[in-house]
Amino acid sequence: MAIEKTLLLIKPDAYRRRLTGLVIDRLEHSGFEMVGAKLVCVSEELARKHYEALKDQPFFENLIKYIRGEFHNVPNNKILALVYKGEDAISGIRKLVGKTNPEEADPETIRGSFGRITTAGQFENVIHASGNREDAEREVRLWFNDDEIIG
Ligand code: IDP
Ligand code: MG
Repeated sequence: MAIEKTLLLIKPDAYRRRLTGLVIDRLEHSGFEMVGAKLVCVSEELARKHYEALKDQPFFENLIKYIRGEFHNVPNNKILALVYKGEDAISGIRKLVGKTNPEEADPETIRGSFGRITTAGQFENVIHASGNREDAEREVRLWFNDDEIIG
């Protein structure tokens, strides 16, 4: 057991479909505490850094377009970035978020409730959540300055 911080991004499909409130409602009911929240203009550079571990995947270039809102006409590539904190927050939030593939995600989870796969094969899975402690530390640092975390 440890107090952890984890990064969440409300992805552009959720923004476009006006699911932000529903997703935050689920997060709030998890019992974890919101300690960071801001709209970020996702530059090409930030997107590539965030997903650098996936750069050799066949879906990588579309993933960069997706997270920058290019498939969903999001103005200025904006995204809502959040940090939640609490005991075992990384795995706890991932459980709530569900599996990467929205068709495999438990229907009780955020991705299972709201995610879909487009006919072009793009996963639209609503939300990003850090996968493990190493990713969480790196991602919180990448998206937030220390003074933007209010714990
Ligand atoms: P995660 O978001 O559940 O941690 P990762 O494997 O880290 O999953 O992949 C990051 C993101 O890349 C996923 O959330 C999804 O948007 C996209 N992605 C992962 N695997 C696929 C795939 O097989 N096809 C299309 N998109 C994928
Ligand atoms: Mg991941």
